[in-house]
Amino acid sequence: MRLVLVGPPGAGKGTQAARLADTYGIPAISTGDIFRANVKGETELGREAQGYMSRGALVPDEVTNAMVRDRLLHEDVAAGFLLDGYPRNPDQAVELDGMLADNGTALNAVVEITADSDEVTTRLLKRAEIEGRADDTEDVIRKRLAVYAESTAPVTAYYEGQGLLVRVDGIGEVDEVTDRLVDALRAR
Ligand code: B4P
Repeated sequence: MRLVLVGPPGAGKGTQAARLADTYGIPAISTGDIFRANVKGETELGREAQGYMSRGALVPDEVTNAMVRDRLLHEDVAAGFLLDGYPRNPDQAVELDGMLADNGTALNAVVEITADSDEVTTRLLKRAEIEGRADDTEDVIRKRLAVYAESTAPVTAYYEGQGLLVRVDGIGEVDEVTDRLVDALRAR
């Protein structure tokens, strides 16, 4: 099972990625989590990514693509993987196709979790109270939503053209959304 999860910030990608990874016994690979771990560890990659993340911009493609290319060479992805938050623009999607072709594989499905701007803003502001993430402030959330609409939304059209896209409603209880995702993937 080789999957990609896309959706606006706050749609529930990270939340659902952990559950799907469990269900299918594959690793969930979140570019956001890898960047945050590097920021916390004060690595060179972390220092490079930090400024972009804290203002809600995408980290430059050459940095992100190299990081994912390296991650997809690890042994644990042999039986499959779930990419959460990558690709985030059409150039990254083309790059991913190339990486997979080099490894002699391809994606099985791309799942888009949908949720409207009001709902995701409410969720992220709530998370800010709990986790205090630097990019969960109202201004930065607005910027992240704008980046999503401009750069990431076209990624879904790219995969729709390849016949890989599955759309799932992300509004509702977390368990309910997980059930919808598993049903939608089973139906494919
Ligand atoms: P991410 O870490 O991917 O952050 P995100 O889009 O906000 O999603 P996240 O997974 O954290 O939140 P979720 O929707 O699960 O990216 C952060 C930054 O990293 C980017 O802005 C960018 O700078 C950089 N980056 C990452 N990938 C990149 C790439 N490919 N290229 C360039 N830059 C990249 O959950 C949000 C909240 O909603 C949680 O609190 C959760 O508890 C809650 N929630 C989830 N499901 C819910 C439900 N059904 N009901 C109610 N609440 C729910």
